[in-house]
Amino acid sequence: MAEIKKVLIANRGEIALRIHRACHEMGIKTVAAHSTADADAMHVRLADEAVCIGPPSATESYLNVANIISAAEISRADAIHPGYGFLSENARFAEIVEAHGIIWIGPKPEHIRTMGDKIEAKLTAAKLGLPLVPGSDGPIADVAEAKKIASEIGYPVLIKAASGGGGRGMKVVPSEDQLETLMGQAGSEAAAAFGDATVYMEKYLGNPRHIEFQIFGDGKGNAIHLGERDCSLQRRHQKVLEEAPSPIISPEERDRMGGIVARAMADMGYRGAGTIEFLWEDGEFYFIEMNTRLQVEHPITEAITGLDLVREQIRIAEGHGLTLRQDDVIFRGHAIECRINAEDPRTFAPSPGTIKQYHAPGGMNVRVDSGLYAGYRIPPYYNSMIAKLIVYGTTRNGALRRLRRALEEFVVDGVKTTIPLHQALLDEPDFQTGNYTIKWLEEWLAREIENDA
Ligand code: MV4
Repeated sequence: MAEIKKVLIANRGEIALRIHRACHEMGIKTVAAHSTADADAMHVRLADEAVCIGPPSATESYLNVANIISAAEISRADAIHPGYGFLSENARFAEIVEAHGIIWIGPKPEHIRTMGDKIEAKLTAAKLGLPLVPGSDGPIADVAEAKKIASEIGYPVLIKAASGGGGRGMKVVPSEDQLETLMGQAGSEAAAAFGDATVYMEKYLGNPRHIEFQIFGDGKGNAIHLGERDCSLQRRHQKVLEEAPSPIISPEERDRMGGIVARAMADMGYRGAGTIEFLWEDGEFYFIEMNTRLQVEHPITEAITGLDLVREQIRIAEGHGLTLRQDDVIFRGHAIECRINAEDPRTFAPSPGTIKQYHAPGGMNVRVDSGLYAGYRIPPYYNSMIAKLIVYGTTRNGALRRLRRALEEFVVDGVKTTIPLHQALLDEPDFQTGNYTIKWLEEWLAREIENDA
């Protein structure tokens, strides 16, 4: 059992602040490892120490392994929290951290590596008893093999990159005559984007929902699930709004699927926080990927379970067991998160700049995770998410009413934001009833543009 006294936060923005807050509530000191562009960030101001790890470009700072390790050694941090994105799912980085005698607040490197390879991830998931989308059992070697598998599972099929993620390098193949061409394209796009041309095949699900289960493992054969999140509202593979629980999953279904997922994670000896992603169609779950990190949308799970997920991660990294057993996890109420980006709400063009006025909503069951303040200059070098608004209500309708009220209160002046987009979304009957799939948001946005013209 190792006691963590000082954590180096190898990230920026709202998640760096989120990690800092959990640390200080646990009596743990923080070191903000930041780029020159983030010297004025809120989490840097609040951290006990700050170390500059490089220039604005992420490759030279937040992805700079040598500088981050040096910062941890100089500041005598005994652990590193990677947040999400950047180095959070880099197995080699996790190994290097551990090789330096620094505690890695994250999963075992071998599990990060396995789940980073989408084919390995599927083979592992299958062995652990998770339901998969019908498809190739591994890489597809040539067009002949592809044709054989596709005729077995039936068209349309989807070609995916083994090293992919975020939808890059995916091709829908409607019929056999287009298989050769599209498979070739998928392979070259994958090679260009990931340096790996390996592709695999799945049955194409036409209109699913994206439902993901939050899990925690202690690394010693115990694991629990914290229910699901519905993340179907996405634009260009970027989540826009997430909710927990999913409007279409019953408590019985949650217990059943959650039980399968938790058992799988226990069996693999998983350590730390993880998310198992499924596509859901016509009452069936199909595993697609696993994320071996804390996710942006974790606060909605915190809201319905009352657990602090970052605290849980830190305790696991220290070698403590899980705070709760499955029977002690109680799901209560409904939570919704809006991702607020500094973007034009119609074109989604980034809108960096200086915040002139800032007022965050508050009141009962309203949470804002953001490093914004009046006078802050949003740097143009990183992603455009500037705040997360999380509301909780006893019922879904109650959460929707609270969300409307909180969005009305939110003032962010000086840059364009996606707040008006969320307000428009709240007026949509399909959203109000929870009647949406992964295609709904983009189709709605296309209709909105039509109506404007
Ligand atoms: C799919 C699919 C349909 N059928 N797999 C997109 C990113 C990657 N994580 C998996 N993705 C998809 N895989 C099969 N067999 C549709 C998508 C997909 C998607 C999934 C989740 C959320 C939004 C999406 C938007 C477009 C496509």
